[in-house]
Amino acid sequence: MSYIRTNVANGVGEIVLDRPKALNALDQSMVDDMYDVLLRWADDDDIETVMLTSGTDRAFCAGGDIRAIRDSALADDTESITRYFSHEYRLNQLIAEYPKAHIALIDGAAMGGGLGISVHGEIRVVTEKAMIAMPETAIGFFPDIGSTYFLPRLPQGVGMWLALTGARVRGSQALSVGLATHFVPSAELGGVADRIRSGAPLGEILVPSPDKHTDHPPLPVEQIGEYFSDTNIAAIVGGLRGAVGDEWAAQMLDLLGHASPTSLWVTARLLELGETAMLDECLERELHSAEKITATHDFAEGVRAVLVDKDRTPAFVPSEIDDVDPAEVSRIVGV
Ligand code: QUE
Repeated sequence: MSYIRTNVANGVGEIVLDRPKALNALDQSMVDDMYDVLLRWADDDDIETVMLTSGTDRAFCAGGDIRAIRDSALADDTESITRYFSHEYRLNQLIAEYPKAHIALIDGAAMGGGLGISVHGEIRVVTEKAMIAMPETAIGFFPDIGSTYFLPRLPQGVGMWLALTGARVRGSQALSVGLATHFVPSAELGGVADRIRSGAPLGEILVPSPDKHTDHPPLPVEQIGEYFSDTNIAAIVGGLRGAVGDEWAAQMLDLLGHASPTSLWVTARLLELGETAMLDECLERELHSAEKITATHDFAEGVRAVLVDKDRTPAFVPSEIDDVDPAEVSRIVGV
């Protein structure tokens, strides 16, 4: 029993994510199977293009198998945790360096690990049903999968905003900031996938269509830039708190109030460091941070509250942004 399916025809290798009950959350076997297939296809002269799709219309990929990681952490099974993250990040790096066209078709939720197997690739097609987010601060983790490399490279403040608040962006919004490269209406995506499978030239299938992607309002880039162009959490929160009467700022404070305060500090520091680092350095630092943070109270508690018991009331320690110990942040980040 495998959670990915593959097809090869007309020079196109397709990987179908097929774990619908977990919204295609990536477990160890999926990470390893995808890595093996992609490595094999990289040297296969019969394959010119790799296409990544979902076998369910419920989601593209909800993230990593974070419940299993929590179980390993509670059992002190650090080996399994290191194996999972090191193999996942190795897959992200392979996709970033892939010698052939790599196309992800995103027609539903893509969070965390789901972005790691798409955003590093050359082409990311989204629809109005795409829902993109990095929600890890809510579970006492941090945005990983090489996002500490690509988030700081998004327009002014957008990466920090996504990383800290876990805000969800839709297809056209993802396109506008560069997370996606193409927009196709959901109703037309099946036809586009079939044309890619037929081996037709990508340039003829994926043509920019600036007027088609007006499905959702533009992102409030001005406010994002105003409040999130900083790497210091205290400064960002101070700015939002000082914005009396700004409804958007109040909403952002509410989102930040659901996050682990320690995760917020760790996230801001990792994005700051990622700004001037290469992808491989970012992934290495993320691996260190993942090993450390999964052993903390906030991770076990955050996953419990959001994914296990689903009461959505995690008891994070400390509970206040101002009470996070900088030494603890340094210990997790490793710098
Ligand atoms: C943060 C996360 C994840 C998340 C929610 C967060 C994550 C993840 C899932 C998820 C959701 C539904 C499923 C599932 C997993 O949710 O990584 O198996 O059915 O995988 O706030 O990082």
